[in-house]
Amino acid sequence: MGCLMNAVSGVRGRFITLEGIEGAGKTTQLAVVAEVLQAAGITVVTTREPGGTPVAERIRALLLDPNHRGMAATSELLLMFAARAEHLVQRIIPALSAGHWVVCDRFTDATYAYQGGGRGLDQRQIAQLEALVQAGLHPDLTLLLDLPAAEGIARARGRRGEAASPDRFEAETLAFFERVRAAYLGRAAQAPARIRVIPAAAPLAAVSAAVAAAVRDHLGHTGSGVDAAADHPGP
Ligand code: T5A
Repeated sequence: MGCLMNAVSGVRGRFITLEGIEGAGKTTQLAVVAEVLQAAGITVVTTREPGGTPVAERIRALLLDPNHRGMAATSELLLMFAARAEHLVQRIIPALSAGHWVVCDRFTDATYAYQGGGRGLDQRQIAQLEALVQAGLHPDLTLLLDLPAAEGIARARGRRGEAASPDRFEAETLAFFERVRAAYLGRAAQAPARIRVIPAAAPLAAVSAAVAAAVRDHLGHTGSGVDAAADHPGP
């Protein structure tokens, strides 16, 4: 634990996360975020949760496997944080410590939304695990891509193809995803400075423009635009 605290205190890069329900466009918009940062001369590491390291990707496979539909909600929560602990130690913290910016497809807001909002687990228990695993490290900016649950599910289904079977989360009910969306919006209301809500039902070009504007705005606020790229040098 002491080691993780020390590692976190050496962090110099910035940490940006993308959040939203299934099919909101996170994976698509991750590329837009990376492009804006790279154009400002910043070295970017893109990654995802659950996953991002060999061990965490194996945990992801367990979590998404539709054969594990009966998994206990608490097991699911602990697996999410086990994958996150591995991801932080092996990948995120080393990258941030090297001065790179990390852009991650989902992080702990997803745990509050899915395991808290969706599964109904106690938010205080999630907060305890968050404190244990993250040792005070939190995203600097979170882009919440928001759209009605039914629309997100339809998009995810379209991308997957009607014939392919859904993963363990995609197989959840519309009511589940509506709770997830509400939990995300609740978190955004509590942390408006960090979480920027981007309306994601709009056409792709409009969503991409809003995402790019939010990232440029963040660069402006942190003084990390083109001129400040030297503060965040690559290797
Ligand atoms: N999970 C994760 C938890 O329960 N707790 C946690 O703590 C964490 C970290 C895996 C699952 O894990 C759960 C949540 C998830 O169920 P995932 O791999 O991120 O997480 O899974 P998905 O959210 O299912 O990823 P998707 O790929 O479905 O969604 P995306 O990335 O939001 O959407 P994307 O970019 O792939 O786009 C989907 C489709 O929509 C189109 C795209 O072209 C694509 O076909 N699209 C648009 N179409 C029209 N207009 C737009 N504006 C569009 N934007 C994208």
